[in-house]
Amino acid sequence: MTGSHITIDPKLSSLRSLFPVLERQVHGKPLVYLDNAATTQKPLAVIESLDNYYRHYNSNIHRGVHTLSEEATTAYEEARKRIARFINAASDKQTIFTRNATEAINVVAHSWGRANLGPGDEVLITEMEHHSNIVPWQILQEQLGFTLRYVPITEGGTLDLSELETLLNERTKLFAFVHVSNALGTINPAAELVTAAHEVGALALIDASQSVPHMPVDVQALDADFLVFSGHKMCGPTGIGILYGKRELLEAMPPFMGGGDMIREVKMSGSRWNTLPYKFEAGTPAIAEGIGLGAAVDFLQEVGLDWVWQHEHALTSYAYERLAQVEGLRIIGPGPEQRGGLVAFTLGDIHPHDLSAVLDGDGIAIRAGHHCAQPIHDRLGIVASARASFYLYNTFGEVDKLVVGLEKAGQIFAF
Ligand code: C6P
Repeated sequence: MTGSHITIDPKLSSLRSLFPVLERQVHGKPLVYLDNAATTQKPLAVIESLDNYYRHYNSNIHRGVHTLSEEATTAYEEARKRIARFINAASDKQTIFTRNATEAINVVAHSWGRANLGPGDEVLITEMEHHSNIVPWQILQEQLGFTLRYVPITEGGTLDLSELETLLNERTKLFAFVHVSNALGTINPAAELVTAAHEVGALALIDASQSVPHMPVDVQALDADFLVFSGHKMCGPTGIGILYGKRELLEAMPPFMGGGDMIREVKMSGSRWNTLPYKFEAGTPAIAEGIGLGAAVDFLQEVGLDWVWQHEHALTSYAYERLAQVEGLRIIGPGPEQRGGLVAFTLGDIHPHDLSAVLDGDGIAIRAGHHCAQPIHDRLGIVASARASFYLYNTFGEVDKLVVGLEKAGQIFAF
């Protein structure tokens, strides 16, 4: 099967026309953007929502009693409500705006973690975490003296759950795991892992950075205690992300950062905190970006997350099959049935940076390196990998171009 045998879905071609950057050329070739796990492109609806805010009602929020401030406050809070509905949060008070997924995990670590973890306690993560779900716990571990444990992975790049019953025990206070791995593509059985955590009385934090943009995610169905994601990986602007938390947990947690907006009252003798979600949103927030993330969510809902998921699954299966035929190419991670919309690989002994540079010459953007997931690369005995990651606007023809580019790289470096 090659791209030329596949009819282009009319929905796909009209969707592509909504992303201005997809019209550009790189080194004289049409851009083939396959670095969507790093960040996605933005549709006109999002670009225009930012432009509209700055042109027509730029103002600080929750402060002014003038028209512009009221308009900005309404737009920001309406966006929050739509984002809460998008993940099926019971209330918009439970969706806290952060800068990104990384900051959201750090809020949990430094607020909930400091209040609840100490010597004798355990935090369980996995070998396939992004650094943002490893390093905050390592920093805290040094200060608080709890034990950090890792669920290992199998040779096939899935979680090895055979020891889970031992790893999760009465000392475990939190199980924090990635829903879809950015390095392996593996989709983890999130609901099952949350249930296992709850059975030993631990909380569960889901890093949904690579799932919320690509598939329907329902925080209540998952029974997640905390769930985090970034706006820029789902057609939204950079500088905005979400921390979802169960209400009783968020209510009980102390603030992470102090400053304006997160307080109810400040006296020289002390302060009282604002209600949720503002208790965790100190200082002037990323207003345009919050509104822009609301526009991104509207856009994704219009496209339909089920369609996005099916389209990416078809693309990934096709890419898996075609890439496997490239001489010397080794795909990392599980087969297409257990994988989200990305494929990471090595090609002979060509350094992934060299591969990426050759592909860039043909206008093809992939990511090369350790993808902020060094432990997984150590575990697999490689220093780096190349990664093609897909989104709703990618085509089968683009996968074909990737394969041609890789074959060309193979010839250039003649390993
Ligand atoms: N992964 C990638 O190219 P931030 O940087 O906070 O928006 O997202 C962090 C993050 C957390 N978890 C997972 C699973 C992720 O994939 C990422 C970001 C990008 O794979 C940039 S390193």
